[in-house]
Amino acid sequence: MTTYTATHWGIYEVEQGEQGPVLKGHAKDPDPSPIGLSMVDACRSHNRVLRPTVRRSWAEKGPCANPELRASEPFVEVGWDEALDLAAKATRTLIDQYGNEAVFGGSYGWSSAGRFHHAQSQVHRFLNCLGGYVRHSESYSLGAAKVVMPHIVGNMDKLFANHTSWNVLERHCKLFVAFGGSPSKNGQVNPGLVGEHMVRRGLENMDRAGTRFINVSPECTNLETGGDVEWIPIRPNTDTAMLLAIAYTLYKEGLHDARFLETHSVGFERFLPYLLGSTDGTPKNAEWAEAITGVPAERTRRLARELAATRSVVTMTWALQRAHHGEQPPWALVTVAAMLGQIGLPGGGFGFGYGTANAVGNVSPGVSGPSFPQGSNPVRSFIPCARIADMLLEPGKGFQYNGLDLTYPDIQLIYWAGGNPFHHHQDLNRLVTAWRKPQAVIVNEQFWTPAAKAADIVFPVTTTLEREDIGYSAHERYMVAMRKVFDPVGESLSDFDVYAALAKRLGVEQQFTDGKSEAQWQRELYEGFRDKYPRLSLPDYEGFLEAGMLDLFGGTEPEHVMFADFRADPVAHPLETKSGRIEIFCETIDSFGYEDCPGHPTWMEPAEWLGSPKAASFPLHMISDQPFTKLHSQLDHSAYSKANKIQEREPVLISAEDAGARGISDGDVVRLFNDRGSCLAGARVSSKIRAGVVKLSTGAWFDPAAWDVERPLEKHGNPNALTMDIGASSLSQGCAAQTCLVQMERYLGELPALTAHSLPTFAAVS
Ligand SMILES: Nc1nc2c(c(=O)[nH]1)N[C@H]1C(S)=C(S)[C@@H](COP(=O)(O)OP(=O)(O)OC[C@H]3O[C@@H](n4cnc5c(=O)[nH]c(N)nc54)[C@H](O)[C@@H]3O)O[C@H]1N2
Ligand SMILES: Nc1nc2c(c(=O)[nH]1)N[C@H]1C(S)=C(S)[C@@H](COP(=O)(O)OP(=O)(O)OC[C@H]3O[C@@H](n4cnc5c(=O)[nH]c(N)nc54)[C@H](O)[C@@H]3O)O[C@H]1N2
Ligand SMILES: [Mo]
Repeated sequence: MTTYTATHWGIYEVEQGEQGPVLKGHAKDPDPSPIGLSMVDACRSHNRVLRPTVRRSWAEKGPCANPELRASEPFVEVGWDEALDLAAKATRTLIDQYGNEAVFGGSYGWSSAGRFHHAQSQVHRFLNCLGGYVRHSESYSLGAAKVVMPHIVGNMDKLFANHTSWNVLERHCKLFVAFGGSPSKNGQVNPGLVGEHMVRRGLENMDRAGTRFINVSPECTNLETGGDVEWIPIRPNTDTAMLLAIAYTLYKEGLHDARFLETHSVGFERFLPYLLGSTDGTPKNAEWAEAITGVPAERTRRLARELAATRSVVTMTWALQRAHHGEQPPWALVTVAAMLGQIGLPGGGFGFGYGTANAVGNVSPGVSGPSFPQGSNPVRSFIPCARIADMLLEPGKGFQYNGLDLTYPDIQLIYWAGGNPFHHHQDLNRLVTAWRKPQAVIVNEQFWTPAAKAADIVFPVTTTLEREDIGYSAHERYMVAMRKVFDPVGESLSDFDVYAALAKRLGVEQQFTDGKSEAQWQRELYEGFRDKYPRLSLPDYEGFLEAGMLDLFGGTEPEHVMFADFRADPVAHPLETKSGRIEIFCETIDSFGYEDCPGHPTWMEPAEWLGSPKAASFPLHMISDQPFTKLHSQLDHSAYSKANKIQEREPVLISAEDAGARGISDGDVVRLFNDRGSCLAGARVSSKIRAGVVKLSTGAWFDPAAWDVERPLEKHGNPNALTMDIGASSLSQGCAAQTCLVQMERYLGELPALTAHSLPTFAAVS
């Protein structure tokens, strides 16, 4: 009998070898991800949190002592009872004194695969049993798009699940124009699990079938088809200008589908005056765009003609909306696709996220999987997730969001489980200051991550490999019985056990556990799912455990065309927008009156870009994309991730031209800096990146030279030491990580020792 485990980067078969357990990609996966292969070692590495740990001031003086010393004093390892008592006391005291509006439980992050042990569901249920918490909306992934897309084309989660499948693209798409590529390195993952890795295979099959590929991107490592790809190097954050120029050309040359616009969209006539320049005196033609994008006008014009001449898909990665004015690129994309009139045709229309995750282009079984019930949250306050530092620093301040006037709550207790804010947030030096404002920070972690090092109490929790669970993703065909691979490391417990113990101390144990053990919960979750979908003819729980992996499509090969129904009959199958159609001009957004997000796609200069005055001091635009050797910061300490580093630092991609001008050679340690911070990285000189752009992927654990000085040197290559902490706009307040200028120099000082993966300092209580 084969046993399995499921991770965000794939399903793995588990073999018990002579040297211990070994993971390998499961038999039906054509392109398993190497990320998981070093997981067994990584999960047993030296930097696990082994015992409950408390910051020294708490151990010596009691809960809530000296928040200003957070992350800059030693820890004390204590027994479970002592740590749980301290955490329960802090929680009770702070809720009694300040109410549940003072508890931040948003706890953003990817945590691990598995429906029962899903870390956020667990912490949310626990906090709901205590009267609720301040939550967050959207994600770092899709801050701008999750807010703008429902207004203009429909719910982003549904869009995500409904993309035209790779097998249809292969047969019908003649031209695939990708803004930001379609990176198979990102297709390695999916929230929940990956069944069969499709992105590389999908692109290669299209290439073999004769699809032509064009990549509009500041770098070209992100579209690997096995064949020819034309690369149009564009300045970062300027794609909206290029798309507007494509729209302009289509209109001026009569290449747009006026009929489709009339039947399937609203507001084109209100967008047109802006496009043609009658409202602002600037026609958005290809010459205008060239001065912004750096793409020759002639190439942009020809691209418009090429798109109109054949069955084409114009697609975009999500990175483009993780930027200042991030609402505009996807809005401009949908507008161009509506003008081309191919939406709903097989192999035509738009894509938003091919390559972003395995889900996009993979047919979804259309069932909602088992989930651990979170209960209900009576607290109304929330923040768009990337506004965490603003909230902590400016309680009581008003801000705008999607037509609402909101106020930041005054947070006194943070409980974080399953995310790494000192990975995911922008301008981490600012977050360090913000993090010292609340009175208590409790973290459940597996490893000594920077977020654990910046906590008051760290509860050690198990990894996927140490527990049983149900593996499922809304976008995948397989459901997996995840089996325990080895015993819990150190004194770690599951998140569930930690909350059950805390709940007992706080008088809500029965509400939290519902009187059930982990095993009982898992059986119930599975049985509930099986009973909800009799059409799937699923086995009983024992049968599921025995099978190990279930195929929800029963071996058939599904295919899908996005918006085919809407195209065929927009009245019978309207979109979920207010008008039921594509909103090129959106009355709702217009009615909010936001200067930084008007009623139709608009080019607005980002706060930092290669055309801004700031580029005189900081002449390089830094892209911080997703790492190919890990998932965000997860497994940064694995052998596979470390093998990709240069002198232990994260690699930064730089053009030969920019490296040469700075005396930088491949393999040198470099310092990147701007007025927000500085970090070290290892130079990788490449012909695959446009001059003026550098790429430092995320994921290197934040490793400041000191936590208690202002804006210290970050030693490891975490781009968020440099990024800007602003919202995309008043509409979404989304993460704007890709808007960032830097300078770079060869690092000539003595190389500081890396401490990212080291243990914190431990002390005995005096
Ligand atoms: N500059 C820049 N910054 C970015 C981005 C970017 O493009 N550029 N991208 C953003 C995006 S899209 C995202 S999604 C975020 C990702 O940010 P996160 O999702 O916060 O990053 P992860 O590294 O996945 O953090 C997950 C953490 O949960 C812990 N964990 C895993 N399983 C469990 C569990 O079962 N229980 C508990 N208690 N803990 C667990 C892991 O050890 C890890 O520390 O980063 C964002 N940040
Ligand atoms: N291996 C791996 N895969 C992952 C993740 C991971 O951490 N590791 N994270 C997952 C998560 S949470 C998410 S949200 C997705 C994110 O998926 P995306 O947001 O699509 O991913 P990125 O890698 O940030 O960026 C994709 C490409 O956009 C390009 N790009 C950046 N800025 C611009 C621009 O201004 N214009 C143009 N034209 N191109 C630009 C970059 O060169 C990059 O190759 O990835 C998922 N997949
Ligand atoms: Mo993400």
